[in-house]
Amino acid sequence: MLTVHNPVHHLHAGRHEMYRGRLVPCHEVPDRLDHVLAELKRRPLGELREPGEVPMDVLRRIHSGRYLDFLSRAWDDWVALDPANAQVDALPSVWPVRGFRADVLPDNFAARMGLFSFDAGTPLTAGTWQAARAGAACAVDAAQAVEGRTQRSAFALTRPPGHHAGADFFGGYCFLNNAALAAQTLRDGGFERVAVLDVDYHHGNGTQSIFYARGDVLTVSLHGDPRTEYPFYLGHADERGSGDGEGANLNLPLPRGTDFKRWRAALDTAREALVRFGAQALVVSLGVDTFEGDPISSFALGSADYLQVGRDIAGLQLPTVFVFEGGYAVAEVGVNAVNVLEGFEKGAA
Ligand code: OKP
Ligand code: ZN
Repeated sequence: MLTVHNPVHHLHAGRHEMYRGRLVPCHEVPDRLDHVLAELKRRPLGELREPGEVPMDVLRRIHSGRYLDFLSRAWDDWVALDPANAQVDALPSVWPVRGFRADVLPDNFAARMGLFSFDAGTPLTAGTWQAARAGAACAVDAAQAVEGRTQRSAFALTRPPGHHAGADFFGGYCFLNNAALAAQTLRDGGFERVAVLDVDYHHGNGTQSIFYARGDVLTVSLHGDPRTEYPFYLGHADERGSGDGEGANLNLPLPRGTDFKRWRAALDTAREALVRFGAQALVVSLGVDTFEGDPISSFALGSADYLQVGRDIAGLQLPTVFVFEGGYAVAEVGVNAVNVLEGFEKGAA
């Protein structure tokens, strides 16, 4: 399996996220990716390379021009407010909820931050745009390798993650939706029906919303029940898609404490949906924050279970692009993620 890894991911290094009224150290740290890369070097699965540049036009297939303009200039705008801001992460603090207008772009920077985001846990830093753009390039390159049939499967190893980012908003540590960009690349390359399977602990609200009204991309997510788990306001079982996308979204919310037996039964349901949909290619949002030792999540998968997850996904026998998402037990994140990929390779052999 080809791995395309983000060589500038460390340029996005948030200091703090807002949690219970305090600024606490970020969980989404550069070390995470370094552990996965180190594990891939210990247990090589194939070629490792860096991405090329992703054209802005490709990003505009998924994200709005207005959002990309904001994101690409946000750090400079932040520092222009006050040179001292260069030492501080930018976090939003005001949002246009129901009844406010989102069509008028504010001049005020804080107001623009809020317009294009949904939480205060996602710091924007000096290198966020560069890191996120190179990450998107990883996803697009990985998808192109699979779409061009030079690879049966590929892994986009990048951070910040992507599945919470929508067409025009950041949040949940995510800025550009790497999985959505991979799925769109597979579509543009000629696969008529593409599926995104999101196995991260958290509901992939961004991916769901991007494809919600589309019938050509099936989105399926297994996740902690949003009644108690982040991102709270989306991810319920009754969200089935709209318009042309009616029936092309499936949410499988699971309670806190879910173990592998129960989780795997939900994965079976997800696999059946993919088969029924007639998916010709697959994108996996690969979060391993379902791990029993994850500091911000509450499922109970063990490291060895991830080998079986990979084998189960391989059973679909689809051209597959894995995109790295969450997983915050830093010491184990490499073993867990690579276990999925190794299980997939063995299952596909
Ligand atoms: C991103 B991904 C923890 C609060 C939760 C947001 C979690 C984003 C997870 N103190 N903050 O899906 O792994
Ligand atoms: Zn997650």
